[in-house]
Amino acid sequence: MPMERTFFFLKPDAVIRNHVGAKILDEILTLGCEPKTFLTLSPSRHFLSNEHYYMHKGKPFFDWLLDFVTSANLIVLVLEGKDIIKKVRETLGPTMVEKAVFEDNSSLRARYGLFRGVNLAHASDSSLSASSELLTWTFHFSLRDDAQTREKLERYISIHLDSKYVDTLQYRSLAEELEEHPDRFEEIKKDFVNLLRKENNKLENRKLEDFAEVVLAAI
Ligand code: 3AN
Repeated sequence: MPMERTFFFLKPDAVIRNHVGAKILDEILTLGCEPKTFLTLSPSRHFLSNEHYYMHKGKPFFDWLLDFVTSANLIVLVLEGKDIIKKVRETLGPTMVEKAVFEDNSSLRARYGLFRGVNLAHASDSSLSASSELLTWTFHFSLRDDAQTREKLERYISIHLDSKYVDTLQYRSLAEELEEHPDRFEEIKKDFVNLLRKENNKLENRKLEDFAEVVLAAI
């Protein structure tokens, strides 16, 4: 199996939930890959819509997906390793969180994904998509191999792994409550923000509220 590269990013849910993001990156590193690039980006809606997610245009979840992926920063990684595309996809588990819980309980999405498409991370799903994603993102954001990447990544992990963790089941039970009582949206959103606040004591309240509004709209 030759060396290959994959394109990966932590989505807003994993970036806001500090501990969760660090845990994911820590597990990804155990797959035996070399991180080549590590940086925080906030791509525009235009870029995501026309370049990264163009294949989902017209699908019912498209606008929501753009709202979600632009609701906070992304942490972008280029990873190199043997069979790394498949290994990362398998570690993440199925796209939809409920499916991940049902089919692969030990996957990251089953353990930490919130619900529906609020699923922690993106990873290229084939060598074809890896090449095309690496090309577009490299072009738009001038990505380049950085010899300090492993060090930066390990620093991020060690800082954020110490952050408080709120059991993912607590968020899921709020989602269930919302499913049963859509009229209680505002009250449930407040409880949701309170959970997020325990996991992230830096981000301004307005940002947490906007994020909660977007992810709860998936219910
Ligand atoms: P993956 O991220 O596993 O490669 P894609 O590329 O099919 O999945 O979908 C891109 C993103 O769109 C997913 N990560 C997820 O956040 C969202 N998504 C996909 N399918 C749905 C759906 N049926 N309903 C809501 N969101 C979805």
